[in-house]
Amino acid sequence: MEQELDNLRTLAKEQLAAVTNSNQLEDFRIRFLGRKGQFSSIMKDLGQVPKEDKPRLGQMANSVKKEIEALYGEKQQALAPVAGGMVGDSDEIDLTLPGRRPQTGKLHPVTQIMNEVCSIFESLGFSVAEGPDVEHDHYNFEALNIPAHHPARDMHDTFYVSDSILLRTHTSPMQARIMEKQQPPLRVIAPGKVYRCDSDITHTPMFHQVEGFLVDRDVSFADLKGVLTIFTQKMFEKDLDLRFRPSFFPFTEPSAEVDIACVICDGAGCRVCKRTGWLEILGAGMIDPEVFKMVGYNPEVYSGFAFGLGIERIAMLKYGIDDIRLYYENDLRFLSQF
Ligand code: 2NL
Repeated sequence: MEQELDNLRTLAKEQLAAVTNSNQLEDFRIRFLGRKGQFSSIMKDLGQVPKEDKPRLGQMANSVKKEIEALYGEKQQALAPVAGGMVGDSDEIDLTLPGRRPQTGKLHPVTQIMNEVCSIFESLGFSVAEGPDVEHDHYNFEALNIPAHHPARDMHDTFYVSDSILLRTHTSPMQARIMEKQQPPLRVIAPGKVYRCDSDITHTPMFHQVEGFLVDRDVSFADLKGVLTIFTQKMFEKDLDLRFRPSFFPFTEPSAEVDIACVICDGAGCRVCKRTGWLEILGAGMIDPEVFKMVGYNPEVYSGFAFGLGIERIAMLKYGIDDIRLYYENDLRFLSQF
């Protein structure tokens, strides 16, 4: 009996060492540890041994069984990654299963439009300047001809950090910084995030703008019209009509709100343009001489134009989206369409 148990242990060790996959391991389990396996048949013989030998042989049988079980457990662990299909044996991997396609990321639609707007203006000779989101009241308002208590401040729904520090409400503070440091001729756009305390289907508290300006001798409103016509036609890939409506901005005079013929109905009138045939896409004007004086330019020598446009709005018009909040809910079913 002792000899039999010893032989069984040696045999089990040898055979287990030769096991290389989980099918073989299962065979091994049935042959050695199963109900009709070799170990069970030895245990049956234990009934026939003399009474005085029983405790000793019983103990020995138990320890041999435990040993084989432990080795079996180790082998099972060692083979686990193979069963998962990572290594080795082709009978463990179902080659007919479809592959898993890795998800590819893409740029957010707002970023895509932002890049497009910037590259159109770059093709017209504008350079790109970026500045801080947290600004001094001076650059956001004062230098742009919006002094304290000016009614235009109310329109901006400003987030204040302190009395004199705020989240910029437009990107033109950057333009003021540039004009302070550099002399004309200048052609610059400033893209970036802006912040206003406002939220509904057409407003989010953070949105993106591109503002631009051009300063030189003898710049006229016709130059502004020319630049904006080229921009809108490239942006919407169409020979669009433009319409300039008189408006007011503290930093430009004269000022205009600029409409394009509705890209959905070509001006015939539809739900998107509210039956007017026109879509407002930007604000613009000739830079106010007061702004020039503030940055130290002589308004008798220089003139210039400036404009500002909202990126989310352009993206909504280009893609026919009616709720601006969709851009910021991070639902990939929405975002992956662009
Ligand atoms: C709008 C109107 C505008 C500017 C922004 C600007 C002004 C100066 C220098 C540089 Cl003085 N940039 N920006 C000028 C006119 C209009 O925006 O409705 N934007 C969405």
